[in-house]
Amino acid sequence: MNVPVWNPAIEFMEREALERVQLAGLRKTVAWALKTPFYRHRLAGIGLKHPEDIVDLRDLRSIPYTTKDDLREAYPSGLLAVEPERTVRLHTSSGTTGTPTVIYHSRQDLDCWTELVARCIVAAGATAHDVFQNMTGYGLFTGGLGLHYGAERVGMLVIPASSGNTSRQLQLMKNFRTTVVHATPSYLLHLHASLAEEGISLDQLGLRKAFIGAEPHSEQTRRKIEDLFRIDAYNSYGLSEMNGPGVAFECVHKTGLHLWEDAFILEIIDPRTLQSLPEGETGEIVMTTLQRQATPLLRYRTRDLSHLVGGNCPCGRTHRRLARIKGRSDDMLIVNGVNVFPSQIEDVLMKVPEVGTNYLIQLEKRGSLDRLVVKAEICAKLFTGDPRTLDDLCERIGELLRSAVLVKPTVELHEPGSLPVSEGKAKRVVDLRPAF
Ligand code: DLL
Repeated sequence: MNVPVWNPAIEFMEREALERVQLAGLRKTVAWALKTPFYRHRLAGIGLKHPEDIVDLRDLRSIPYTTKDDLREAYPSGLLAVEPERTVRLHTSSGTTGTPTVIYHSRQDLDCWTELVARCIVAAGATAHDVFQNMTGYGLFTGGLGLHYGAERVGMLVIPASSGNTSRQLQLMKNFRTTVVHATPSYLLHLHASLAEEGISLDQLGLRKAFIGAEPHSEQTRRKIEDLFRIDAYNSYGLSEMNGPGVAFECVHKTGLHLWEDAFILEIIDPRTLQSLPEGETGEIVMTTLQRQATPLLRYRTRDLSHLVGGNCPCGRTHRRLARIKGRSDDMLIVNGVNVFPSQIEDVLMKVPEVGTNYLIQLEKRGSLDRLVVKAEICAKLFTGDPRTLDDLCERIGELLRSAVLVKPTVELHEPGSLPVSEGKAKRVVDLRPAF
């Protein structure tokens, strides 16, 4: 079978050669890491002072894990490994509370990222003949710019539509005969539901493929998207800490997500014992960057849960495959593709003087989109006064939350003592979205 491929020399590389590439990349990464205040200190703790101390890939195991909290502590420049003038872009985490994380990129880093995304796009069967509409946010979120540069490199005609404005998205798709889209799965389902409203039929569109990612979704959701649009949909996994999209992607065979092992060392660990797990066992994905100069990361704990798929993919690529992401081992919520920590919501609520101590975060599905409902208890006397005061307060809290977590919530105000109080550890989050 004729397999579409961007970089055959790397994508079909024999395991042994790939491991040599990884070892060289790991040494470089340690050299870059040693230039950062954060890792100089961290690696001194295990006596690692020179990149040559790494003689074998197994030496990675002696390096401590890096966590999101480490990234927060190192903010804004404790993990910067190059001179500031060599950086050309940064992306920060979507949360805009007091504790963001930042990843810097040098020109070479952007080039490597673009190459990885180009590989993904081609592996999923898209070509320079395609018209590509990118429906994910451009900005600090990595989905927009990440896919954009990769698609341009492949030579596609790129429509940088960014997220939202469904009516315009459909008009663009119709007028320019878009053949490939990139979106969160929930947004694509929403887009389909809006077709009739806009008076557009599938036959007026030329869509043939979708790249879907940035949020957990089931095989059923993928099939639904495929059936509704009569297209092929490919799962795309990535995270800002590892550039963004372009980490792992399904090829045309859809047998799991090929993770580019010349760019990342992949480990799956038990999140409780922190021990490495064998193929097939579900655990937390841990990754080490091998190409990134400006912000090298060693053994980064992603908190995402998955397992390694055994056997070979019919496409012949040698890079191992991850199974669909099953969930997360921490409390991060993903609402329509946006990462939200419950603590961000609590921070906002607790700064509003009218709000009492009890609150509840509820996640629901409305149609295909997630809905974030924030219920807060407020002072009793506010319920006896002018009802407009309540409306104003609702509006104000909604606006504060929106600017903090980048998702517009529905705010409900409740009388003191009316929300459930749990014994022991408070249960602040109720997720009513259907499980996979
Ligand atoms: O979501 C990068 C991305 C953009 C990936 C576009 C794919 C497409 P962050 O905002 O840092 O980056 O969020 C990363 O989203 O740790 C996972 O929990 C979740 N996630 C990303 N892709 C998938 C996926 C981007 N395909 C966090 N399936 C990750 C399930 C996903 N979860």
